[in-house]
Amino acid sequence: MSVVKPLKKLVSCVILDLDGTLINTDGIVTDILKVFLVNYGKQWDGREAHKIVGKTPVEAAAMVVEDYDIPVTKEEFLSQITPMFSERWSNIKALPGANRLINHFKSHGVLMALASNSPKSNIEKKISYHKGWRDSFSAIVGGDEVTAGKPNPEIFLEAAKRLGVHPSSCLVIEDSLPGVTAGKAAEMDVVAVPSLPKQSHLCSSADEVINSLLDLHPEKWGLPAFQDWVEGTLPIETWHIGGPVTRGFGRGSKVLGIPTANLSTDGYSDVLSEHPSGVYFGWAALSTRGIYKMVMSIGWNPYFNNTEKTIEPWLLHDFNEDFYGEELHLVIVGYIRPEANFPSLESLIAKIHEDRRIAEKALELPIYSKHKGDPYMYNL
Ligand code: ADP
Ligand code: RBF
Ligand code: MG
Repeated sequence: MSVVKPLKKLVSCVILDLDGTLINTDGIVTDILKVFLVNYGKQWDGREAHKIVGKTPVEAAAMVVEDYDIPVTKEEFLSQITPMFSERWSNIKALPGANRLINHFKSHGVLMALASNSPKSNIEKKISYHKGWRDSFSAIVGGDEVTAGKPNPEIFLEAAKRLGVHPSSCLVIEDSLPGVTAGKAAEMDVVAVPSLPKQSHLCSSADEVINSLLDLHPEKWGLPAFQDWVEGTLPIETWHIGGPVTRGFGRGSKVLGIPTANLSTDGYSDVLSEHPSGVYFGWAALSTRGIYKMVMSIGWNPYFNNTEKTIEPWLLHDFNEDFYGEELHLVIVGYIRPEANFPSLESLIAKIHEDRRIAEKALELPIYSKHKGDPYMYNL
């Protein structure tokens, strides 16, 4: 996924989109529309999400009213759902890597602006719940401050103007097609971080498409590199997942020679959607056996083009039997790389073995080995 076109310009400033890029608003949009449409006897169809991502509120409203044939005007619709959104703002989570990115650029004196299609007052309200964000942005441009929202370039050109720089000095980071289009129309370099899965069309317009903010490499754009990668791994805030080992796709051992102890994803849909797909590692505890090093993928396994997001943990130990039904607890401590597709099964297998070596070595480092003692490892 991470392909950079040649002949990049070097930039000095960063312009960020907010919804779906820095904060996780997509889940909220889905939740609210689901509830709202029921009032009109309609059922939310997940595919709509692709149509409204990155649109201005009025455009998104118009689209829903028309597609679902709701007997209200787009303005009425908007005034009915706006309070439902405002109620949720205090609770919108920062996307993985958002705080890290903001702190990094701020501490290196890289100017940042926010440029969003939502009204300025809504942007201010939403970011007020995230510590240190307001002061990190030298400019904030809302959709109500320009004559046309994204995909028109005006928002980005205005942001550059307020930063006091030429548009060509700006790197835009965006999750949606209207935003990417606007950034390119402003003649800026654009990194796309799609907030919805399988958005390959973004690839053709953006200068680079990355899977999550964890995969941004600012040095590719002439900006200061992150300093927190250690031996090919990125420490993350630890998180847990566990349950009885279930049957998976039945191909780990057979097709790859790499068994993965699958967990049921029921009850974990929030946890799963919160974490970007990719290859992670950490510690695994099995109720009757002990604690082991573990490397895993989360996602759709592009090589097999799965339709479901799953967790595939490979315990780095030779067992001489299966352990279906046993209780497995995982503590995830670090990130290695995004999921990828491969030209052959052999190259996928080789890459997973490389992941294994990276994880095995990294888990000896104190920053990772200390989590072997996490209470969650002993609580099963
Ligand atoms: P499935 O499709 O059911 O997940 P796999 O071929 O991936 O089948 O094999 C996974 C199963 O193999 C696990 O559920 C577990 O019972 C067993 N197993 C044996 N060794 C390991 C290991 N080192 N890591 C993970 N699972 C293992
Ligand atoms: N599948 C992919 O399609 N792409 C990957 O990049 C990928 N990386 C993996 C990394 C690790 C450490 C593990 C354990 C699995 C990975 N897989 C990947 C998933 C593999 O395809 C999966 O285990 C099988 O599909 C099992 O059903
Ligand atoms: Mg498996």
